[in-house]
Amino acid sequence: MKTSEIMAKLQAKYPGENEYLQAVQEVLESIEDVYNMHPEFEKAKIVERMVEPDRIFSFRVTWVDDMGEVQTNTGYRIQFNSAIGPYKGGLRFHKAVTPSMLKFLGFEQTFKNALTTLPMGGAKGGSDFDPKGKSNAEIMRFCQAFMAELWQCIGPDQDVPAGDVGVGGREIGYMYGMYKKLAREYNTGVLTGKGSTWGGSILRPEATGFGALYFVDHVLRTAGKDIAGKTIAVSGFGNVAWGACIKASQLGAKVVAISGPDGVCHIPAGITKEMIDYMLVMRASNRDKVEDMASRFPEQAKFIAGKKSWSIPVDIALPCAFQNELSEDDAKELKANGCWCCCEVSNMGCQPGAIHFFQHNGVLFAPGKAVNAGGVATSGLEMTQNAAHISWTADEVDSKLHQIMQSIHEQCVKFGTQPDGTIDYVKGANIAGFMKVAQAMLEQGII
Ligand code: 2IT
Repeated sequence: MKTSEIMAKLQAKYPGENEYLQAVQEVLESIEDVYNMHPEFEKAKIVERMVEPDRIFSFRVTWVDDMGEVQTNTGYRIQFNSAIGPYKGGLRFHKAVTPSMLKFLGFEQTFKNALTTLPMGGAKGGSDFDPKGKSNAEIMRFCQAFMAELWQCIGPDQDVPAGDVGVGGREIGYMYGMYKKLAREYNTGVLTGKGSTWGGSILRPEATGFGALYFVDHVLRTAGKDIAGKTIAVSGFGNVAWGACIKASQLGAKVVAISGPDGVCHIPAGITKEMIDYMLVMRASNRDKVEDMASRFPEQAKFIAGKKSWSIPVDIALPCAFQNELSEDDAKELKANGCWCCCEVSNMGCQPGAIHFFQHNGVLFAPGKAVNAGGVATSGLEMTQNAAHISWTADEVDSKLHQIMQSIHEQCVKFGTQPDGTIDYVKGANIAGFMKVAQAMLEQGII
């Protein structure tokens, strides 16, 4: 069956699962040519099998809030593909979480993990729990109730969750505590993103942002440019944006915008170390307001309500928050203001119209599954350290992360270089990931 027919069938079968269908569509468009060149893939129905998760767990999570009221949420774990290793991927706690969102993320994770060069399959999970405004005690009770169901689905050689939007070191700590109590297993390798004194890898919190900037650096060098002195707009102020701000500043670039659901903070002179540290305080407060940065640093940062980071003139745009956060109109505004590079750090951060506009208007573009893979790659390094009962130094982890991002860039160049010499990073990443997973599935037979 042609990839376009497979897509039409999925649209009919899963109407309304928009994020999932969008993610699949992008990959199928990219791989169409190579798929047609491999009849053995078609015969084994590789694509039909690859777009369906291996299994989906869905469960009720009931907990008691600080007022003594009973609250109920829905929890999920989607084990998407295990062709190249145990299931691996984050947990997202956000009020908008649906099976469609987690299916898109699990699908993306499968290809991303294949790009890392480490043996990890793809998974994703989470809940429609909204951390906004919750107390620390409420977060703990929710994490414990969530793990009371999840623990039966996971294991160090089976499925290894980590953080994503709404899940950081604190949440991983509460979940790991509950896992130990229920499973009576003390292998720290069951979760990644742990605290550094109990099995967590040094640099895992920074890794997504650091890896992204290493990738951006490669994109720019390959295009004959230098990151030093360039202006950057980042969106969000969570873990990913935080790591990106640190590394961008270290590489001599200037981050002039961060944002939140309430608006954007314009920082004309560039973000400082004190401001980057304050992002952690803002995240821990669960207020979800970027205005707090301007209130704390009124001289340096100006808050503009209701605006996105894409309204600020910059050289480079780095979406670091949520899927589809950058629209075609945003892409046009960025370009009109002089932007010439956009690298997705969030998963599927750009809408299809935005990607199309960038690619046809000379704006360098790279997709999230390549750019942000340093996060899960460092989770893979955490698993290795846990399995070997050792811990590497920051320099050791950083140099491995660097090598992995370089290899991902090389894979994009190998599979994405076009006849005119330009590099299509979307095609490159999708084809490289697809070939690896498809080959492994083929070799493992019809299962
Ligand atoms: O989207 C992602 O790659 C993550 N949230 C990190 C997953 C992981 O297992 O570290």
